[in-house]
Amino acid sequence: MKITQSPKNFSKFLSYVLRHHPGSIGITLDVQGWTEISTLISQAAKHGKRFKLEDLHEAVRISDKQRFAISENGLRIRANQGHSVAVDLALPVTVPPDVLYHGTASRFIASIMKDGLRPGSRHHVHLSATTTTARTVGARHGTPVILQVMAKDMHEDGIQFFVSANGVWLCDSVLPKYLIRMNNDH
Ligand code: HQG
Repeated sequence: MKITQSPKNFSKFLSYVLRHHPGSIGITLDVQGWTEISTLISQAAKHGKRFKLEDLHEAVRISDKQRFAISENGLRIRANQGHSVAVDLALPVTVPPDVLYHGTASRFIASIMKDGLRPGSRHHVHLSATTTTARTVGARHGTPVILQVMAKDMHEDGIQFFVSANGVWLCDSVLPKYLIRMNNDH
C-alpha cells in the first residue's frame, strides 16, 4: 500500500470521510451514504492519501467491526453506520431481542440515568447485542459501565429499532425507564 499509514489509520481515514467529512477531500455521499470508489481514490490522492483499489478492498475486509460495505457491482462504498452527516441508510425496522446493552463510561452514568441515552453527534444511539461488545464500546470513553436496555419493552411501546449491516443496533433515544445499570461482574 502506498499510503504510509497503518491499516488502523487507513480505516480511520475512511471513517472520517465516509461518515463525517466527505467534503474534506471533495467527495459527496448520496442519500444512502454511498460514494463512487473511483472518485474516492482520485480525490484522496489529490489530498495526499494514495492507495489502490486492492488496498481499499483489503481495508474493508479486515475492518474489525466491518465498518464499510462495497456495493454489489463493486463500484461504490459506504460506511455501515456511525454517520454524523445526513444520510438515510434505509435500514429496515427490525424487532429487537428482549435485551440489548449499551457500554458507556462511569462519568456519564448520572447524566444518562437522568436524561436517557441521546445520540449526541451521531444519528442514533448505538446498542450492542452482547455485554462483551458493550464493554469494549464503553472502554473507549473511560471506566466502562454496562447498561441493560429493555428493548422488548421499548418495542412494545412503539419505538423503532434498526440493525446495521455490521450488527450494531440503532434507535433514536432511550428513556431512563428502559435502562438498568449492570454490576461490574458482567
Ligand atoms: C454517552 C463505535 C451523557 C454515550 C462503537 C457514549 C459504537 C451520554 C457517548 C459506536 C448521554 C457518545 C458508537 C447522556 C449518551 N449524558 N452521556 N444523556 N447519552 N451518552 O462514541 O455509543 O468505532 O458517539 O453513552 O463501537 O460510545 O465508530 O457513541 O459514551 O458502535 O465504528 O455519550 O462507535 O464504533 O459516544 O459508540 P459515541 P458510542 P466505531
